[in-house]
Amino acid sequence: MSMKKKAEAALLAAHDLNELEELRIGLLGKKGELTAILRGMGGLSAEERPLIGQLANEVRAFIESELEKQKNILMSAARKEKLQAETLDVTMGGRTPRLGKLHPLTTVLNEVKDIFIGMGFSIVEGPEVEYDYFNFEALNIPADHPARDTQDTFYINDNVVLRSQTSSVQARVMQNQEPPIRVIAPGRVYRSDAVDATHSPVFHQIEGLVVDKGITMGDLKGTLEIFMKTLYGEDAVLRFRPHHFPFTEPSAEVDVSCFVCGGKGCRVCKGEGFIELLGAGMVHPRVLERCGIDPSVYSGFAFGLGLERIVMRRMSIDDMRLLYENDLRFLNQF
Ligand code: 2NL
Repeated sequence: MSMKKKAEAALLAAHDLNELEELRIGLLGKKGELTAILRGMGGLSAEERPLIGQLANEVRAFIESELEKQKNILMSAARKEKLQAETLDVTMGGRTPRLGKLHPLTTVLNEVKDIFIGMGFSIVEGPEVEYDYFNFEALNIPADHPARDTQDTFYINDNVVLRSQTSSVQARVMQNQEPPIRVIAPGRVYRSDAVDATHSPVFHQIEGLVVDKGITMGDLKGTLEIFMKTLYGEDAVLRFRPHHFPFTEPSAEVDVSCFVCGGKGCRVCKGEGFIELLGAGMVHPRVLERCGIDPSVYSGFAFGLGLERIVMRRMSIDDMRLLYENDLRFLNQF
C-alpha cells in the first residue's frame, strides 16, 4: 500500500525528534492525509465504508507503531552521542594543588613560643598603634631619650606612635593583671630606619616578662639558659655583659657561644666565640610602680630579642630584605 510505504520511508529518513514530530503532524494531524481520507468517508457506499474504515485504522496503527519505533531509535542515538561527548576519564591525573608553607619568621617564632609555653608562659598581643605612654612613659624612658626622637620613632600625633618595642604590651599586662605574671609578647615593631641588609623600618620582636614575689637575676639566668639550650643545643653557653636600659636595673646584654665554632672563634662570630642574643635585666622599680605594681612586694625580670636576627643566623641568610620580598624561589628553600 503506497501510503504505508511513503510514511515508512519518510520516518526512516527523519534525523531527529523534531523532524519526527513534524512528520507525525503531517501524517496523523488534523490536516494530515489520513484525516482527509476519513473525512471523505461520508461520500462512500455502505459496503465500502467499513472496508475503507478498517484500512484507514490499519494504516494509522502502522504509522503509530513506526513512529514509536523510530522515536526510540533516535532517542537512544541521541543519548549515545551525549555520553560520548561527555566522557569522563576517571583515570586521568588531577591537577596537584600547590602546597603553601610557613614563612621562616613564623617557623622560628612558633618554636620560641613553644619553648616558653613549656615553661608556663602565656602569649600576649597588643596594638601596633600605641599611646606613647605605654611605649615610653610607663617604661621609664625619659622625654629627652633619643629613642623618643621623631628621627627614630614614627609618630601618629603627639600622644600616639607606631610601637617601637613590644614592651608596651607588657606594660598593659602589668596594669591589668595581678602578679604572678609570666608572658611572652611577640609582634611587629617600627623604627625610623633606612632599609639595608640588617635594618628594616618594620621588624619583629619577642619580649618576655616575669613578675612575682622573690624573682631574682637567678630566675632570669635559668629561664634564658633553658630557652637558649633548647634553641641552640645542650652545649651552648650563655655570657652576660653589663649594659644599660632605662626599663631594667641591673641590665645585661646576653651572648650565646657561637653555634659554628663552639666558642673558639670563627668567621660567623668574627673571632669572638660569642654572638649577641638579646637584652635583659631586672624590671626597674619605677617601671613596676608606673604599671601599678608595688616594687617593695614584687620583683621581676624582662628580656627582648629581635626575631629576624635569630632567623637569619639559624638559616644563614645574609640579607634581611629577603625575608620581606615574598620571592618563592627564596622561601621554598626553607
Ligand atoms: C633589646 C632589649 C629589652 C626589656 C627589653 C622590658 C619590658 C618591661 C619592663 C622591663 Cl614591661 N623591660 N623589656 C628589658 C630588657 C631588654 O630589650 O635589645 N631588645 C631588642
